[in-house]
Amino acid sequence: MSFVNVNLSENIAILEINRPEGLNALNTEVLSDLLEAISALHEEEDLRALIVTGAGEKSFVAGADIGEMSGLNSREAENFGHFGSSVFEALRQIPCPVIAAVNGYALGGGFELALACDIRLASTTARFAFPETGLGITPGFGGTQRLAKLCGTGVASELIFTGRRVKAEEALALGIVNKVVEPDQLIDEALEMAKAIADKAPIAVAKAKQAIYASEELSIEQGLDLEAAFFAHCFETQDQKRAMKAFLDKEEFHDFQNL
Ligand code: DAK
Repeated sequence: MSFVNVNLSENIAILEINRPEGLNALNTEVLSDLLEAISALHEEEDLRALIVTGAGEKSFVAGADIGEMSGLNSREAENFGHFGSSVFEALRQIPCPVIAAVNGYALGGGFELALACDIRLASTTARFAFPETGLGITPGFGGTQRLAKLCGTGVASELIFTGRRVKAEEALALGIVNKVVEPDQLIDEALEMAKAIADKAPIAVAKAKQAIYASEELSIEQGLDLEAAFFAHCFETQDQKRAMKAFLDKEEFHDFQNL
């Protein structure tokens, strides 16, 4: 039995962390299954959107597994950390947009998993927090970096130093999530967004994603050069030619081929 379910249909995949009895906490087995699932998704040539969620009604992911972490010595902790980081990095490298559908607790490593996605939708039951400092550790799967980039150092500092739990509506106000919906609407909303993305030119979407993240590292001049190069690249694609021709012919166009 795998701790990760993947359902792929019409270029959209739903990846579900499936350990509900432990509130989907990330132990080595869950992380291994997650890496295997993400590696398989990397091989899907025409994957256009990925939704990440947690099994059960209570929790997205309640963090790294405290039971497993508690017995580690410092060398084992380093290995666990490197392994977990490689899994999150593999997710970050997925070329298509990744949507987190946060269906309950997103704590510690679970909050970081949501932050490693491009877009976050939350159910009204979502709760975000970094309990790490209360456990004598720092966030280790990118939380200090990604929350500070997303919301600024003031918000990141408060939430990481205090471990305060944030409800979905506050997460929306802070810019942590894009939208809050009722729990029974969460997957439908995520699918609707995924379908809207999948309906666009995949090469253009993937290049736009790459350019958006490059903005975190490049000067504005370098970023504009990169954007111009990606823009030029689109003019080598069949999708650009066919979509613009359809516009000029006054035809609806939804037939992007990823070519
Ligand atoms: N680890 C292990 N088990 C967990 C867990 C977790 N994080 N969260 C929940 N569970 C388990 C509970 O132990 C319980 O198991 P049983 O007792 O039934 O066997 C089951 O899930 C149900 O949980 P509760 O009975 O506690 O349910 P409640 O509704 O009463 O409470 C709760 C729900 C989410 C408020 C509570 O379970 C809770 O506070 N959980 C711990 C949340 C937490 O502190 N998470 C952050 C972990 S620290 C690093 C990389 C990553 C990290 C650090 C470093 N490096 C690269 C260096 C990440 C660290 C973390 O995520």
